[in-house]
Amino acid sequence: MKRIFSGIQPTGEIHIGNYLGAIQNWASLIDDYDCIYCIVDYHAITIDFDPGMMQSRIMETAIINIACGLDPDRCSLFVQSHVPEHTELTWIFNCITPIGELERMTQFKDKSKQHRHNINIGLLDYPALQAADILLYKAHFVPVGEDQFQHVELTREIARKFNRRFGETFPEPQVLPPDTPRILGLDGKKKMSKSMNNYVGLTEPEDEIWEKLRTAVTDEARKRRTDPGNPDRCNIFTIHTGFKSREDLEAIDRDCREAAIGCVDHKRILYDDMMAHLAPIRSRVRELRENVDYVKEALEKSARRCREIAVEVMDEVRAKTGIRPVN
Ligand code: AQP
Repeated sequence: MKRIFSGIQPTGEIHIGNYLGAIQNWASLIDDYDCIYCIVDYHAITIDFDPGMMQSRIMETAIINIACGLDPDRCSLFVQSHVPEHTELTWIFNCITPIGELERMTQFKDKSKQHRHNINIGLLDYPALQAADILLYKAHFVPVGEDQFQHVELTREIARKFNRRFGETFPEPQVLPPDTPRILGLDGKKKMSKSMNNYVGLTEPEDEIWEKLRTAVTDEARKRRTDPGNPDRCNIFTIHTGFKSREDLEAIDRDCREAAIGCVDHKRILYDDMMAHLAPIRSRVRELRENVDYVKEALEKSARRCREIAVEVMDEVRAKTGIRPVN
């Protein structure tokens, strides 16, 4: 079986952008690939964080991912820091990655603006750690949202550099893109993000979800209820495509363009479709929150399995780079 690797940061509430852009896709792959999914806590500390919240966020991230379909019996789901080889391989990659390559990453530029007071080396080095995450398992495919494509391209570049310098070791992993495009936040402008207050969380109370949707930005050119709308410019419509097929949305598309429905009418339909889709996930989350030992054991079991792979690959890397004598 070909291997897949992807990760998610325990930086806050998992939102519908994470779900539509990544987790839903991950769940659909678990029977066809050897899937390794990782809660990347070392990535999460590259921005401001509260140490007292870290463990509960890791646990909540695990619970939501399992509830979304990452069945621990059919895929690996573990915590990055439980396999120390991730940071060890990062150091080796640091020594073959030009600083300029990291400085031109869009995410680094965006996050540097967002966290002006804390532009640390880890934030710059984020893609090298991500490359180590993926290559430590010699993964063939990386299912990620569009915002991460540039980092996977850099991972391929790092793999090529390593292979050229030290001999063929790593495959060049390819992106497995999701069906849904990048989901914008409720402001309709920036990417929906955990660390910006512009998201709809998967497990938020129903009334709060409705309130967020009710006040979300739509097609800004549509000033009055009687103006025709343009779904191509409407973030609510894009989010809706994550929960219903384009064919099923044809009537809404037409009614919106003809001003037969208003934005709030459309938001109500989206709310109903979204809540129906999320209901089984939300119910499973409630069950898993009552069964934390099961989740912890699943994380530990996966970490043991992943560590076995990681130790072997690191051994090969140490030998090829001359860090340990070749047997
Ligand atoms: N808005 C989005 N639309 C589509 N996909 C998204 N992803 C994140 N936001 C969107 C995908 O979710 C996966 C996990 O993301 P992450 O937690 O590792 O980091 P991120 O991309 O930085 O997500 P956030 O929510 O924006 O977190 P913060 O605010 O902490 O930085 C990735 O595959 C990503 O593509």
